[in-house]
Amino acid sequence: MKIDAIHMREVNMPLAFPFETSFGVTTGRRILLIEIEAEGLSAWGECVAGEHPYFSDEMVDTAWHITETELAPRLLNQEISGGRDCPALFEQVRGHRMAKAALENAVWELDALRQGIPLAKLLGGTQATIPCGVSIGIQPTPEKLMEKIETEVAAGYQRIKLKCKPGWDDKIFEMVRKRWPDILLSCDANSAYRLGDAEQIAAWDRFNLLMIEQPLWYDDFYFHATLQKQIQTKICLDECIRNGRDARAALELGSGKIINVKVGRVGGFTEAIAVHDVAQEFGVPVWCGGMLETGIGRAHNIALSSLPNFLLPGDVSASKRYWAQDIIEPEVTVSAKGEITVPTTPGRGFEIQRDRIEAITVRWRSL
Ligand code: OSB
Ligand code: MG
Repeated sequence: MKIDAIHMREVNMPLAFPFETSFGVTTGRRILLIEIEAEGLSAWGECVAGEHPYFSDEMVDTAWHITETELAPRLLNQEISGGRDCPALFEQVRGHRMAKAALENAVWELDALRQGIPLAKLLGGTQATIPCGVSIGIQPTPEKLMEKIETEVAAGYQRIKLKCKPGWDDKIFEMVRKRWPDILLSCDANSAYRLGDAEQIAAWDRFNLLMIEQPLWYDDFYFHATLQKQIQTKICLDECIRNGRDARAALELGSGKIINVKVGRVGGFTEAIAVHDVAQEFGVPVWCGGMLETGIGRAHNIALSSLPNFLLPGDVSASKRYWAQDIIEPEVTVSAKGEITVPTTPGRGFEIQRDRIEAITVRWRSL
């Protein structure tokens, strides 16, 4: 296929609820969306770079710049066979994986459309439904957190993940476990701890957490191995895994026992599949992380989550937990059993709501 046009847009969407992590509060999203055209078809990609370079070194403005000046020109007018050709096209540009992923994922989506098959199938998906969990941000009060958990457990979500940081940890876990001794519970520190906290973290073993996500430095998986040796609870790696090679090195080192796969963090579906495959080889389960995506990124996460080694509930949840109005139709819904059905129609399996996107677009550029 030849890529005939690439359209960039930034949309601004207020979040239905503020989301607080150890690095700050998000109340609304600025999101770079990509639309590509080829063979008379149109497909979309979502860039998961945040408003600030706090989760990773990328942010929406760097992604915009790199896409416009470096990445889109390398893809435009190229004759390619599919998304797997993108990493080589972008290879000269170091880093900027979230920007690369938005373009590559749009190519995968277009390829699925032109073959008339679901994106999930093109990626190698085998599961018809995916188990869903939720990520619950740091709340203004412990009472508010308890209310949130109550709501999500009642909605059927299969795993509750609590964002944590020093001061919002032991006491909170204690409270939650007292009320819900048996739910599948995990925590995500987003790098808020250091090796000096190992003793404190080891004491969390008593809470029977499914995992502790990225407790130490965002760019480290060496010292995570040191920590993993001192605790029973499994470490799950998020921020530090940039590609399949990192995954292999981390698993050889024993840095963690679970991996969170985020397609944006690793640069696109090709590398996300590579991480999935490495983990599978090590007998390590993966799950699909979330980055407060709109329906476009969410649909892509659903397709990815259908691969066979996605064995734990992911952070892929219903549109209404994030948005008053999503930009796809129908919006993503979760069953009372806490599952999302993987679409079986060609491409992403959800329609783009163009009028809605037009209404919230604040800048655009066509190449
Ligand atoms: O670490 O998983 C993370 C959101 C923004 C940045 C980092 C993370 C998150 C989440 C949100 O946990 C998960 C979701 O989209 O529901
Ligand atoms: Mg995380």
